[in-house]
Amino acid sequence: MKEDDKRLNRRDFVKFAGGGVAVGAMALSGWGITELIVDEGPVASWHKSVCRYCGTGCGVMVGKRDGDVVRIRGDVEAHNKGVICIKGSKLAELTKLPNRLSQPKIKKNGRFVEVSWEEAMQLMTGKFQSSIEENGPDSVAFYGSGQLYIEESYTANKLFKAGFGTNNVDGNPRLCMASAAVGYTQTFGKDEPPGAYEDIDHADCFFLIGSNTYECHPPLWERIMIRKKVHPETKIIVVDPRRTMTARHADIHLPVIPGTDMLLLNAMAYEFVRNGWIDKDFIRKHVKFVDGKETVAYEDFARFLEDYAPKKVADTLGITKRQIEEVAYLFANSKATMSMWTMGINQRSQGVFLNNTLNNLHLITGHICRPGATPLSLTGQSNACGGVRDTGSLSHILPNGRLVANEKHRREMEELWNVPEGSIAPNPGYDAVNLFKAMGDEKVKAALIMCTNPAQSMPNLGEVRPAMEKCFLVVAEIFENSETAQYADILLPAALWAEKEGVYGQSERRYQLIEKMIDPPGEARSDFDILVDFANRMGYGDLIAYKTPSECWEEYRKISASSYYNFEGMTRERLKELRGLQWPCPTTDHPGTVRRFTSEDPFVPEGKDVEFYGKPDKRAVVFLRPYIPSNEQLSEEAPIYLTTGRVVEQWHTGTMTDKIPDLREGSGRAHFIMNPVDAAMMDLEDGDLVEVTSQYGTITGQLKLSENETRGTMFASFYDSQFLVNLVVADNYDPVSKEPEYKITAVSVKKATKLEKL
Ligand SMILES: Nc1nc2c(c(=O)[nH]1)N[C@H]1C(S)=C(S)[C@@H](COP(=O)(O)OP(=O)(O)OC[C@H]3O[C@@H](n4cnc5c(=O)[nH]c(N)nc54)[C@H](O)[C@@H]3O)O[C@H]1N2
Ligand SMILES: Nc1nc2c(c(=O)[nH]1)N[C@H]1C(S)=C(S)[C@@H](COP(=O)(O)OP(=O)(O)OC[C@H]3O[C@@H](n4cnc5c(=O)[nH]c(N)nc54)[C@H](O)[C@@H]3O)O[C@H]1N2
Ligand code: SF4
Ligand SMILES: [Mo]
Repeated sequence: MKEDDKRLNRRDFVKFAGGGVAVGAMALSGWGITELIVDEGPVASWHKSVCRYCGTGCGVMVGKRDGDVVRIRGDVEAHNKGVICIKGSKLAELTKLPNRLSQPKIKKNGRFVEVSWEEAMQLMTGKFQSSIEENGPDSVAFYGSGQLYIEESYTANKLFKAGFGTNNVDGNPRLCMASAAVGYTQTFGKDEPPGAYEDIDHADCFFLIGSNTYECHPPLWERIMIRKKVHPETKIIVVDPRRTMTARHADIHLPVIPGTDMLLLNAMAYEFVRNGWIDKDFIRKHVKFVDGKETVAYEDFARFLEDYAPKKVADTLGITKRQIEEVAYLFANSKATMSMWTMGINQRSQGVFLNNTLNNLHLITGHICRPGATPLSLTGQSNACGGVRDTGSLSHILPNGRLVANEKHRREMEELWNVPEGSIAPNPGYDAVNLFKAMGDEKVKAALIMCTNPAQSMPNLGEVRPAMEKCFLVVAEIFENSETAQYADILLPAALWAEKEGVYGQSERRYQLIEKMIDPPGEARSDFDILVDFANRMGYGDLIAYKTPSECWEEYRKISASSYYNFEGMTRERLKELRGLQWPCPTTDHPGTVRRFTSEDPFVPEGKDVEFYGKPDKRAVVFLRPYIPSNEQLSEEAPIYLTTGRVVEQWHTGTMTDKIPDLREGSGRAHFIMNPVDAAMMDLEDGDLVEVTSQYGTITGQLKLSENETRGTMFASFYDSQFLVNLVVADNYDPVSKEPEYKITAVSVKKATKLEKL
């Protein structure tokens, strides 16, 4: 049996064995990624919540009994219509995992000792104060997460930027969504997508590029499958170097060589132009062409595309001219085409250009601002959109679409936050990769890390981990044994998901409230409470005057009213009652906006069907973006591309999922997967221990073989702390979004004799 087939069988087993639940609806997509749990079991009461993990943002119902979370099921009232994936279905087990951190700890002589909150917070405050006094505000930093609640990221951002006066606020969305955020901002003038999941129910062509939707956004994949089932003429196109489960279910799979997609997207545009598959009326009314600096004519765009004729680029892409032409035809000539993409596009040194170019394809064909026709970047983490992009909690942005580098935007925020002019520094802070470099250079001397595990998730760990040792680190964690916790000087015990309250905002601008349902263990506190306490101790009690997430929401909701993100109409009461609301949502009677920039959007003037109001001239931009090859090129020494990503059962660094037996068994230990022909040419066999080396580092792991890996590319996932693949992964990044290119590292592979100690 092939490796992947074995995995699927195990998953089926997991599904049926899991917690004795009955499966109410068989999934269309084969292995039952989705479960409608109908067995009420021992549940005493059901409560509305949101899954903790991914950007799909599934509504879940939490079953409680005797003060414990005992069951989880999908909420049929929510956008996911009751469908959840295997990780979501195990949330009850998450709340019962051992090794929870329940008391603050301080590292003394290399060992952690338990201390009181008072002692931990005093030490933390002292370190931050002395660092700021001696070395200025840019010597401290916050490194946060797209899994913190909106109120938490908002508070950290406000405290550091408006209080301390440093823009050193960044987080893991930099590793994930930064390219999409910059892409939207450049194209439409504002971040966040025009369309929504509902468009899946109207599209008749899906263009999925660099997204393993089947494993990473299963309920959305299920929704695509339902669309296809009801309308069998619907076409699914998947562009991915690997024959993923998503690719295997597609009508057309283009296994492009990693790093070459820009050639494909421009070649598709070439075909649109050559064949006249463009929407001239839409272009005339709503679009302009820009070559990176200047506005240019449509003819310049057409001329630019000539270098990308399918016959010129097919070989470099590793596919045929005919395949490109076919995909271009289907994309342009459908009734409604919907593109979805994730890390295969964002985690690329051309991530922003790729995002621009994907938006281009929709703008020139008019496949936008209509039901089913839209570009929709799928979000990684549960709250990367609401919590980090929308609150402006990255080092170059400010709340609700404002930029640090823009003086007017800084002034607006200073007024809204009621701080003196000049409080917000004009220079963007460090982005993730450079933040850890700055720790290594001892420029950043004290940092607070919350809800993320960079000692495992950052690229080029061989450089990042020693750098972390040089910085005074305060780490707020739920577990005492995460890789990052080991580097902490102070460990703060954090409350998890259902142990605290806050708002999550997922991919489609939908904000949903999570209410507190159970108490955290021991003395653990919510990240929100930790931040408010820290602000007070640092002397910013006036700035962070609110005391509860709900009061914080009141402030932020009102602040949003002065922006195009306006969600003033989303009161806490409405969020409690409803299954989330999509912004813009300016008034308490507003139903929320499914499709932005269309007549249903409150910012589009009456009588207009479409307006790209994010741009001063109301025109979205089609960019002329050239292909620039990755720094990582294959050579005799490094003949294979290592690409990294996810498997359905595991969440990121595995701290939460790898401890749950069904999930751990489902995925197995992390390993390398390679095509059998590549392996044979290197004299390697299934099950061999191999040493994989890049110019960044070496790791040893087990090799498994699968026909589903394309020749020349091998895959590994990063959930296993005993298999730190990021020691090998390159830290090249996009020059504008600064998002690292996790997807492309040139490596050599040879048989290893023994497992290297990590
Ligand atoms: N099960 C699970 N689901 C998750 C997560 C998780 O940890 N586990 N995490 C969430 C988060 S934060 C994120 S960011 C998303 C990520 O969701 P995805 O981006 O869908 O997942 P990845 O596995 O990172 O990468 C997607 C695909 O990109 C392909 N790829 C690699 N290089 C290239 C290239 O050059 N071109 C193209 N076109 N494709 C390429 C890979 O082969 C891979 O199949 O998933 C979210 N959902
Ligand atoms: N090789 C490779 N590496 C990658 C990627 C890739 O595709 N390939 N993808 C990148 C991407 S897109 C992402 S988003 C990152 C994700 O990388 P990380 O954010 O580092 O990974 P997580 O495992 O999600 O880390 C969350 C941490 O927070 C802890 N935690 C959970 N809940 C709470 C809470 O409520 N409060 C606090 N304080 N802590 C909590 C968890 O135990 C865990 O240690 O990984 C990146 N790294
Ligand atoms: S798809 Fe994402 S949000 Fe939905 S249940 Fe799975 S992990 Fe949770
Ligand atoms: Mo992500």
